[in-house]
Amino acid sequence: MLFCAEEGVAFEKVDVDLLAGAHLSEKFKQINPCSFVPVLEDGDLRLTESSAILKYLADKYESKTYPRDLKRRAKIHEAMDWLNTSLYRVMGYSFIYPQLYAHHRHEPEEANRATIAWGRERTRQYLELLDQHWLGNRPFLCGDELTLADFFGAPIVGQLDLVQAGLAPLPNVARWMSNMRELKTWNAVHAMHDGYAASLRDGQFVPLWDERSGHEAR
Ligand SMILES: N[C@@H](CCC(=O)N[C@@H](CS)C(=O)NCC(=O)O)C(=O)O
Repeated sequence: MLFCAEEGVAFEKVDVDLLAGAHLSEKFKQINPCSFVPVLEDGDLRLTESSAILKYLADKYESKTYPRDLKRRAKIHEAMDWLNTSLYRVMGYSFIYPQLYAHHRHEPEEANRATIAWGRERTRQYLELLDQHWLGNRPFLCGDELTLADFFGAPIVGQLDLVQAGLAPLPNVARWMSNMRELKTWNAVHAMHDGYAASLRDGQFVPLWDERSGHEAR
C-alpha cells in the first residue's frame, strides 16, 4: 500500500479482518489457500506473497525504486529476501504475534513464553544486523537511493510499535525509519496501524530492550 501510494498506483482495497479470522474462511481460501494477506488481483493475474507483488508492481509501473541494472536488482532482492525470511519470520511470528493474536499463541502458556523469549533474543540479533550490516551509515538499505527494499522493510520494522518496542539502541535503524516516516503518504497509509497501536497502549508487552536502553524512542 505504501508503494502504491507513493508511486501513484491506483487500486481498490479490500479489507480482510484478520482479528475476526476472515482469512481462515473457506471464501478467502478460494482466493489464497495459504490464508495470508496481501493478495493482488490485476486482470486475470492473481498474485500472493508481498515480495512478489511489490516486484510485479514495480516492474509494471517501471518504478525508479527498482532499477533494471542486474547487479543493483540483485542487491535489492538480497535485502528483501533477508527481511522476509529472517527478520520478519522471527520478529513477527516468534515475538510480536504470539503476544497479540490468539491464533499465534503457543500452548501451553509456558511454551508461548518460551517462544517469545527465543524470538526476543533472535529479533534483537537481527535488528542489530539490520543496524550495523544492512544499513550502516547509508541512508537506505541499498545505498543512497530509496529502493523497493525500503518499501518492503520499513513497514515490517514499523510493527514494533504494536508491542511498544522502540529503536533507541539502533541509531541507524532509527534514522532510516524516521526518514521513511517522512514519506508523504506514510501517515495516511499507516492510519489503521496507528489506530491499532493506540488501542494497545495500555497493554503489557515483553520489553525488547533492557530498561536502560530506553525502549520509548520510535
Ligand atoms: N509470506 C507471506 C506472509 C504474509 C503474512 O504474514 N501476512 C500476515 C499479515 S501481515 C497474515 O496474513 N497473517 C495471517 C495470520 O496471522 O494468520 C507474504 O510475504 O505475503
